[in-house]
Amino acid sequence: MTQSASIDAGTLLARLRELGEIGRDEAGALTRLAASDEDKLGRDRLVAWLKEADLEVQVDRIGNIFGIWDIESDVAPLMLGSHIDTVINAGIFDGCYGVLSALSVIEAMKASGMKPDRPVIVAAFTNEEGVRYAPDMMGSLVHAGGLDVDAALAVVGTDGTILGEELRRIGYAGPMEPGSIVPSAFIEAHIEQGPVLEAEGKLMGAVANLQGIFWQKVTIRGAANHAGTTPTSMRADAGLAAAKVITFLRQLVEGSASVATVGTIRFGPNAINVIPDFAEFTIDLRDPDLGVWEARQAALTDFLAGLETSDGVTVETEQLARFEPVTFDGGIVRMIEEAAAARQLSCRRMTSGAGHDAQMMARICPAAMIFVPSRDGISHNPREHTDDASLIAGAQVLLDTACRIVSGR
Ligand code: HGY
Ligand code: MN
Ligand code: MN
Repeated sequence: MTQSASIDAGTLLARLRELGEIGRDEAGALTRLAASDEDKLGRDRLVAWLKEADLEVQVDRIGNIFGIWDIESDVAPLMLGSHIDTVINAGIFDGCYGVLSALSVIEAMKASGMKPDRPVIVAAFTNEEGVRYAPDMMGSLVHAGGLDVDAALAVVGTDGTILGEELRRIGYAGPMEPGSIVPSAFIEAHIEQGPVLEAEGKLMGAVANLQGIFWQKVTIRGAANHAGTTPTSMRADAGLAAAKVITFLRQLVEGSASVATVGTIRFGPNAINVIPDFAEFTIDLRDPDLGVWEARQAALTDFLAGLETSDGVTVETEQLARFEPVTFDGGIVRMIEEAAAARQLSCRRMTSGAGHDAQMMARICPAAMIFVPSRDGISHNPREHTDDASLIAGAQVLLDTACRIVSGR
C-alpha cells in the first residue's frame, strides 16, 4: 500500500545544521576544502546517513560518493545530488542542500512504499568548488568524461598537495571507475546564491540554463627595485600592472550581463619598500551568452598583451577552467515548474550564475536544477541563508519531480 511521499522536514533541517557544523575552525569559520581533513569528516558523516538509509554506498576513483537504492530494472538510474565540499569561510547550504534533499527524497519514496521503475541514486561529487584544486565541478566533470581521471588525480593544489594523494590519505580514493553510472536523468536542488528570487518574491527557480565560466591564472613579472630611489619612468611594476588588469576587467563588464572577479592575488617579494617584480592572480570571467563570453576573453588577451609594451613587464597565463554556457533539459524544467505550480509555489525560469555539477551531468543525460531563494542574495559567505520553509518546499518539488520520473508519468 503506498501513500503519497512526503519529505521528513525535521530530519533534513537537522542534517543540514549538523553537516554545517563539521569543519569549523576555532573562530567558527566553516571551511571544508576538497580532500581536506574537514572534507573527510563531512564525507564520513554523509556515508553514515546513506548507510542508515539502507543505500548501497559506492565511491569512485575521484572520490565521488554514490548512495544507491538498487531496483532491478533495465531503466538507467535517476540521479539526484550536488556536492558537500565548500569554499573558505562558507555558508552551510551551498551543495549540501542538494545532497541532503536528494537523500530525503529517497527516504520519502521508501517510506511511502512506492516502487520506482529504476534505481534512484544520491550523488556527492568531489571538489565542486575548485578552491584548492582547479577546475571547479571536477568530480562531475570527470564523471561526465570531460576530464581524464588520472589527469585530475595529478592536479597540484594551491597548497602544493596532489589531489590523488589527498584522496588516498582521507580514504576516499574509491575503486569504481568514474562514469560507470550513466543516469537516465539528473536533477540538482541548490540555493540560488543570487538576488533574483527574493527580489521578485518567487519561491522556486526552474533553472533553464547556466552561464559560461572562464578561469585563468595570470603571472606578471617586472623588475624589483627600490621604492624610494627609482623614478616612476624607470619602473617595471608588476603590482601596478596587476591593478590595471583588475580595473580593466570591471570596465569591460560594467553595465553588461558579464561578471568578472579577481579573487586571489599575491605579490613578490611582498615588501613594503620594494617595487613588486611578481604578481600572480586569478580571473573568473562569466557570461550567459557564448559569443559575448568569447569576446570578453579575446579582449582580456589583447589587454594583457598590451601591458607588456606599456608597462615593460612579461605576462604569462594559465587556463584553469573553460566551461561553455549550458542549456538544461526542457522536459525536466517543465516538470519542475508543474510540480511547483501543483503546490501553489510561485516559480520562475532562470539562468544560473554559479557553476554546478548539473552542468557537467548535462553532457551525459537530461539534467536540470531547482533553486530556492537566498536571503539578500548572499552566498560563499557565512551569512548565506535560506529559510526552512523554502528548503522544505524545494525538497518537496524535487521529490514530486523525481516521483513523476520514476513512475513514468
Ligand atoms: O564557481 C562556481 O560558480 C561554483 O561555486 N563552483
Ligand atoms: Mn554549489
Ligand atoms: Mn559554491
